[in-house]
Amino acid sequence: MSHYDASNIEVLEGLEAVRKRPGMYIGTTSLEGVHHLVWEIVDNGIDEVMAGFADEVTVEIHPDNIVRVTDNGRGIPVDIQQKTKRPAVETVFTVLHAGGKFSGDSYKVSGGLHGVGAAVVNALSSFLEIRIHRNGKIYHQRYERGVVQKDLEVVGKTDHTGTEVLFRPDEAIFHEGIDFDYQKLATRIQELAYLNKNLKISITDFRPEEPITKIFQYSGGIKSYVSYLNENKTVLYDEPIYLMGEQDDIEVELALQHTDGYHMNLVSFANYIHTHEGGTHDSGFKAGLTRAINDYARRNDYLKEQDENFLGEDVREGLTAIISIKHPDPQFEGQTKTKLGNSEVRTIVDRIFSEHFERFLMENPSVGKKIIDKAFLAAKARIAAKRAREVTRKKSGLEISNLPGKLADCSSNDPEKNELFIVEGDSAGGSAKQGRSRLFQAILPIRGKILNVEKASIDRILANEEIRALFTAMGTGFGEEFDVSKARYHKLIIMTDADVDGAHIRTLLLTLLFRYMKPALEAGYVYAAMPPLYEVRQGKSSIYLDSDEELERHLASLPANTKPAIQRYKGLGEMNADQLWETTMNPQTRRLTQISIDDAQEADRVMNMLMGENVSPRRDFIEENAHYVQDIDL
Ligand code: TTJ
Repeated sequence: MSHYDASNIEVLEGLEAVRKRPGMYIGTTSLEGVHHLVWEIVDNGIDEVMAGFADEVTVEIHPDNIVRVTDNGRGIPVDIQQKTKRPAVETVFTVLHAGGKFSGDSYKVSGGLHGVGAAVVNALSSFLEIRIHRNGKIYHQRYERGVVQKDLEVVGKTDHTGTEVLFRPDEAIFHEGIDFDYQKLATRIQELAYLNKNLKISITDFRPEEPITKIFQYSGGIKSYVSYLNENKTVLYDEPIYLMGEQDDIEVELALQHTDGYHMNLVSFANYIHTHEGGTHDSGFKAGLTRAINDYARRNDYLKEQDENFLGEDVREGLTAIISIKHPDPQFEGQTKTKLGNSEVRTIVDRIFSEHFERFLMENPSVGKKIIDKAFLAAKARIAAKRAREVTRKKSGLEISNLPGKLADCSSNDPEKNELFIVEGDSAGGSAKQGRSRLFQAILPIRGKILNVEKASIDRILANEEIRALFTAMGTGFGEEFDVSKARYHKLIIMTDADVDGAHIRTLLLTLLFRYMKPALEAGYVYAAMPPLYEVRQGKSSIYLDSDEELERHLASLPANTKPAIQRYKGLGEMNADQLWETTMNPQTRRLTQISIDDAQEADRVMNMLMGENVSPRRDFIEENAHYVQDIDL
């Protein structure tokens, strides 16, 4: 390359800056950051769909964790730019912050959270290749660690247009490795499909012998999303209510449906970003809902003059709702930058929602009656529960002074450093207690199946010994008194076996956390430990492997005459204290996955399905997961 001019030097300096401080650009160099790279690329393809020039995006994971993303849009322009004298597409992939320039007027999918652009992904990839289908030609370029390997060249002819990006995250950057989590990618891709009714998006994992593919396309958009979340619940009326509106360039879309359950499930998005911490769109919706239902109940004489208004919690009981707003300049606030802060959004959502909803109730009085009946039930239960609480308030027994006997606490008093391991089974609990670092690691063994909180009343939940032990150990209190800032550990690590029972217990625990410890999930305090499946020992050194494939690969790589000792761990209980420390607990060598609120939400959905009255989705699920669900104990 003969282009050692000023702009070239700037490009190289830019790449160097990204590789030097990757965290500044993608937030983290953990596994989270590895997945982040995919979203950076996928978001660009979706932007082309949103702009109306494409309708399909594909995502593929290939062996060796190479990712391929395509769209069928116009193809990134390849013409030589005046200023740089380089093809436009090369600039997109090599100059920082070039990302926004080619997105036209559509909302960036990535909004305020990331959107740092393709050049950052390129800089953090061991290699990246593009193929642009445009002008009847296929253009190709390859980069390594962001550095151009060859000028853009035509490599063939084509009869369509589109963009293809192939890349592999650089192991030298990502300290937890680069193993993509198929489920994590699929969950977000499905979410994106629900949020974009024009989008067809697929994900294929080519790493297993039998590739796995899922294609998502929901012409019903967020209305289909509500139906999906309510799939295994009893709904109070058949169709989710759907509405949309726009004011001052802010688009609002809402879908909702009541169930006979006791929880509210409000999922909100701003510019396709899941706003876990809520914000002004949530509060506008809640205010509008409470007011609209009270007005309707008064006007139709459901509430008499002497009756008190319904409270917000009454009209939200059993409600599943999704809000998706699009804002030209979203402000993200809060601890995890997932709280929408734009104050004008509150009144806009409130107004758009209540206008549509009031008209809907007028036109559908039978649905109105069902919603009011549910609110009456909720209000009655609320008043009864309050009375009951006043009686028991004196002693809930969850004070830290009553730390559970089974807890092996740590000696440090620094919640930020402290870790609580929830361990399944007494023998694993014993090894964990011996193997741990007593300074900052606490162990709470739990026995057998934990209570399924979906089907249990609050007093049964509070009477459950395992659950009490967990909340007492955490020190956060429970229910209305829950206070995440009191958490005694900032890592809550679920450590279960890698088998069916382990998965079941983890699901039950996640359901519990999703319902009753949500702020801890939101704060990023919840993790799953990842014990290995195999140990291969040769002399004094051991290597730990996670799958049959890895074992095969490793054994194949050994010299022919070696005879390593292979141990397959059936459960945590089989490891001695040293092994457990080395493989699963030692911060230097272990791997943890952070559990996101989406993971927990999915666990909750699965739980509802497995426990629900509806047999056919349960059968489907068990068949789909038959490779690991051999015998599930419902
Ligand atoms: C920009 O305006 C002129 C026509 O092409 C527009 C464009 O850049 N479209 C575009 C970008 N389509 N697809 C992309 C894209 C797709 C992926 C998968 C990744 C990246 C970085 C960009």
